[in-house]
Order: sequence, then structure tokens, then C-alpha cells
Amino acid sequence: MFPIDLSAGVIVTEEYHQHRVISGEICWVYINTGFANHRQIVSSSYSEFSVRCRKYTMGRTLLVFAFLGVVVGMVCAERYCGDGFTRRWPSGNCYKVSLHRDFWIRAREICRLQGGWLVTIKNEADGNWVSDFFRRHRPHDCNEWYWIGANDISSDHSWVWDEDGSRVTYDNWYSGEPNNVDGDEDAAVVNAGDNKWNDLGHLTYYENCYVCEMSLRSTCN
Ligand SMILES: [Ca+2]
Ligand SMILES: [Ca+2]
Repeated sequence: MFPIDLSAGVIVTEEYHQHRVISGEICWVYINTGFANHRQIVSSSYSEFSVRCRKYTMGRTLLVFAFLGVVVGMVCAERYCGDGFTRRWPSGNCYKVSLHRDFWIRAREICRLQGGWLVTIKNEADGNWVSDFFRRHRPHDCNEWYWIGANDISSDHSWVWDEDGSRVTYDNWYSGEPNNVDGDEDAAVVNAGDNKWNDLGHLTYYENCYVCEMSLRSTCN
């Protein structure tokens, strides 16, 4: 049996290795029925194989890798939203209005289970867009209010986003809010009618619809 290199389908006999690789050639072994792989190499008879050798250079190798890179890049460039989510242009993130009302803590969990988070609002334009999106997509079970990701569960008066724990730098509270009634209001809810915010309890009692947000998915991750 010939010594055979099984890596990547490249098969080189010891004999050819000695003669050819020195001169910068790569050799491929074929059998009569087509290109050989390691399962097909069953004979030690050299005559059953045809061997084709090809010059390879650094330039050609780089060209091959560049081509593969372009192909992978084109495939990975196909990005899409998860089930039921709608893409926002041009930000690229995806949004979905809940089907029902729920407690803030459960709304957050449901968004996470779908690969997202309770919606983040970074500026006034965001707020306008999300409220408009909510009003256009809300089911009958929803009223004007929807939960967003802003919360101060970890530390009262230190508001952060559910998305990544980053500090809330833009807000739109009603006058007198957030008032943290009974020291127990740790989640933000928005009135889609005027985009104003209020803080409410995040565990039980208050049920609202909500908007989940997620990043675009790629076919490569
Ligand atoms: Ca609070
Ligand atoms: Ca409040």
C-alpha cells in the first residue's frame, strides 16, 4: 500500500512526494471511478491510479483563500430577523410586539427566550419609532402602555437597560416620575400616545404588553 496523506482529500504517494513536491507541485490521485478518497484506496497496485500533479504557488494559494473568503462573506452577509420580528431600517435591529399583557419580569424572560431583550430606547427618534411600531402591531389585548427594558432593580434610581446593563442616558419621564411608590417601582412603562414614561412594579400586579428587540441573525452564527 502506498503511503497516503488523507488530509483534505489530497493524496500523495511517497514516490511522487519525493519527486514532485520539491518542484512545487501538488498531486491528486484518481481511480477509474472518479476522485479517490481514503475509503476507496484499497489497492496497492499503482496501475489502478492516475495521478495528476499541478504547480502550486503562494499566489495561487492566496487566490484560493481570497475566493473562499468572498464566498463565506457573501453567505454570512445574509442576515435576518427571528420568527415574528420585523426589521427596522436603517438601524438593522428587529422588533416584535407581544401578543398579550404580562408582568415586566415575565416579559423580560419571554424576550430573552427568543434571543432578544426588552426594547431599548436610546433617543427621541427611537421612542417615536417604537411607539409607532407598537401602535401599528399591538393586538386587542394591549392598551396604550408597553413595557421597555429600562429598570432600576439592582439599585433604586440607577436606571439601566435590560439589553446590556448599560446606564439609561436618555429618558422621557412624566413630570413627577419616576416616583418609586412604596420603594417598589423598578420598571419603566411607556404610553404610546405621548411617549412619556412611568415607573411601575416589575414583579406582579401590573400587566402590560411589551416590545422585544433583537439583533439581526447571520446564517453563520
Ligand atoms: Ca425604583
Ligand atoms: Ca411611578
